[in-house]
Amino acid sequence: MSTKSTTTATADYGAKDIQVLEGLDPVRKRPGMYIGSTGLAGLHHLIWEVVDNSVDEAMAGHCDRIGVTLLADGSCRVDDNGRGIPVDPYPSGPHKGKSAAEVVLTVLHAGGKFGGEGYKVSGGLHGVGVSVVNALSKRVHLQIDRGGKRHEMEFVDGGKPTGKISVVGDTPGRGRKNGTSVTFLPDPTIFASEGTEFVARTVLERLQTMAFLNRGLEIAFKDERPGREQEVTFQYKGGIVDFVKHLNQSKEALFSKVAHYEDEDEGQMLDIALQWNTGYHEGIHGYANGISTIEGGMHVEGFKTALTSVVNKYAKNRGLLKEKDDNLLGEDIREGITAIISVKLSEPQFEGQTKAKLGNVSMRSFVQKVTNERLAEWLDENPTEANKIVKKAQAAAQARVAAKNARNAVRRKTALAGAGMPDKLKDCTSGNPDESEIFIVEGDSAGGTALDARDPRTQAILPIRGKILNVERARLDKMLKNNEVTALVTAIGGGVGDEFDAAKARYHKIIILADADVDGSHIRTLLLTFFFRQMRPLVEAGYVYIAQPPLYSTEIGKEKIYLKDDLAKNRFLEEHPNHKKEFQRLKGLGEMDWEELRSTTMSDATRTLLQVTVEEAALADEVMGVLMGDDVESRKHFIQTNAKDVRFLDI
Ligand code: 0RA
Repeated sequence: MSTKSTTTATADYGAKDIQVLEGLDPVRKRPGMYIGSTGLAGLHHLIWEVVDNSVDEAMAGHCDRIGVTLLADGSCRVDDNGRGIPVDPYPSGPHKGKSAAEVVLTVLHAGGKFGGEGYKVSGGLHGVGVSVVNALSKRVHLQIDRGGKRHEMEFVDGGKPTGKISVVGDTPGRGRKNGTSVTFLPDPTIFASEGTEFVARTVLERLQTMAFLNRGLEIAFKDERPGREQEVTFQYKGGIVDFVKHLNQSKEALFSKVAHYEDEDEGQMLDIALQWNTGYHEGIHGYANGISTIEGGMHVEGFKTALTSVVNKYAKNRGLLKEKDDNLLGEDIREGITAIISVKLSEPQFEGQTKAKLGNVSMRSFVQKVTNERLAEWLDENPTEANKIVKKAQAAAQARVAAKNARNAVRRKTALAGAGMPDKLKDCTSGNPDESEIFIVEGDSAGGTALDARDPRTQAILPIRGKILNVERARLDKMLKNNEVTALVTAIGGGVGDEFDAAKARYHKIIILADADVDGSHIRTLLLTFFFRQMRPLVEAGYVYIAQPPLYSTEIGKEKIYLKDDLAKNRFLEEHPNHKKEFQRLKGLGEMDWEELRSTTMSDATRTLLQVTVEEAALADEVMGVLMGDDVESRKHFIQTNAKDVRFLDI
């Protein structure tokens, strides 16, 4: 810390200095207050906290390279080529005699960052600083290259210095490079629940995002843990423009240009990039001080408001939209958008359920104002692209109206014909959704067997034929023209799309019953994708299941035995070491008679069902996107990289 801040500390000695006297104890008493949790998320938060300090140094223009290394002994090192934390001792005040570096590592800096000028922006969810990392570590090694000298200091057991900071020699190499390196070993007694093992994937993802958000900054990751060695370096000359291109890589861009603008005003900064793809989904990603704001917030609101207004104004001015026409809706304009809204501000307020929503109201007007000006300019300068955006929004608006009409038609049909159920549905007699189940069965012949096997009081059967349509590429209105889809929607009974209401579902178990082969796997993925996109509350409520028909059969004497999967087969072999009979691999549901299907797969008393989680449905959706989307390269890449993964093998 500079001499300047030393004077300040003396001048307003007060409440914040009382914390100094308490040291780091509060952090060890209530770690969750400082790092969110003591699980894996909290463990990784230690890394983010240290990296954020180096990123701040980079943002102030003093550093262009950050290294993050996972060492063999379980510790993590973060180093940078910044100015180095100041090492000179405080001449007076509460920290008299201590080096600035020692203070940085042992004093709780509630809220803000420790620096003086150039440290206006504080990163980190809690913005608590590196002293918290020290408090929660078994050991911290600090190395500072500054003023031509290399300095070192060590802390143990939650931040206790083992001595004063000392000069260990000259900085190596010529050119007197400066920099800071912090190596910490997380305290296993703090992270007892989920352990102290860092997850490379988690670290890589975060570092890549940081590299995208800080244009030009080189972030080098190295895993030195035995058996997991790898090195990855991220550096993006285009910053968030590269981020947008990266996100649109597996999609078909509507045009190749990426709109980009930056601005700064009274300590607030924004950096925004956007592009559209030919898909139908809205991908607006907000960040505040490098933190992902998945719940959105003021920056995203300001952007959306301005985007809607700018595109409508452009369309009206150019006569693409007539005076008498209705305005394009925000959701129509945002269809297929990929945008990064990265803002920086000195006192971010994180709100919402998961503290991932930016609450600072001033950010809304700032982003809105700048977007109104700069995006309007961009559209004027890029009429070809602007026209495509308007055309796409108009198509989206038409599709929205068509989808609504189609939805209403389906609903009317349901209301008019009383039950109005599709012919193919063999409904159950119970009217109580709690005890009612619907089996969605692939193929008519398997449907017949299932019909014989069911309990007609509580089990309904809906056979669907072969492939329904590709839900990834079809809009809702087109989907609702497909008989298999309307039958599904009508049978389930809660509507479809945005208006889907799980409380109106006629069954509380929607069970997908498909073969264990390639076609079965495909139809399962299609159905999960459909549920995920068009009936998500159904998945969230835990109403969607996958039936588990057995994979193997064998015989003991005259008795036929069914085994669910390889695990069950191996267990069986352990229990029956003398079993000599062959195992049949059951290819299709059609190979079982109704009694077999009932006992192995359908009867509540003997079956096992797999409940589908939102994560699994999302995964199916992602798989579908890659497999069915337009980008052949991504599809090839996906199949190659996941070829070993059994989950994807049969798709
Ligand atoms: C306070 C003042 C100065 C630098 C830093 C802190 C600093 C902190 C960290 C943490 C990780 N890397 C860092 N690099 C620098 C600037 C002092 C000066 O004027 O030289």
